[in-house]
Amino acid sequence: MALVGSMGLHFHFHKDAEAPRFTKAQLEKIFMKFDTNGDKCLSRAEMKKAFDDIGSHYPAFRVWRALKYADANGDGQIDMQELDDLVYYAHKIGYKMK
Ligand SMILES: [Ca+2]
Ligand SMILES: [Ca+2]
Repeated sequence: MALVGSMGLHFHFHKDAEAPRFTKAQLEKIFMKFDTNGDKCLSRAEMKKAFDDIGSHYPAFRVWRALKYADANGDGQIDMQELDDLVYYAHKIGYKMK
């Protein structure tokens, strides 16, 4: 599992067709890892880093879409109640492991 050291780096030695997708459990773990201030909420900045880490080419755009999808109370952050929807959204896109 190559989650460490992937910030800003893209490795191209994998074959897309064979790369396994992240599971929901893995995505949930990754998102929580990026709650860097530990307040059990994911801010835009934290989400952006998470999407960058899982291989999004447009993390800022993805955060905007993810908030539209999962931010039920509209405060611009994803809390623990909203995390399931965020994970569902990210899983639907089908990011592959690097
Ligand atoms: Ca946070
Ligand atoms: Ca929210």
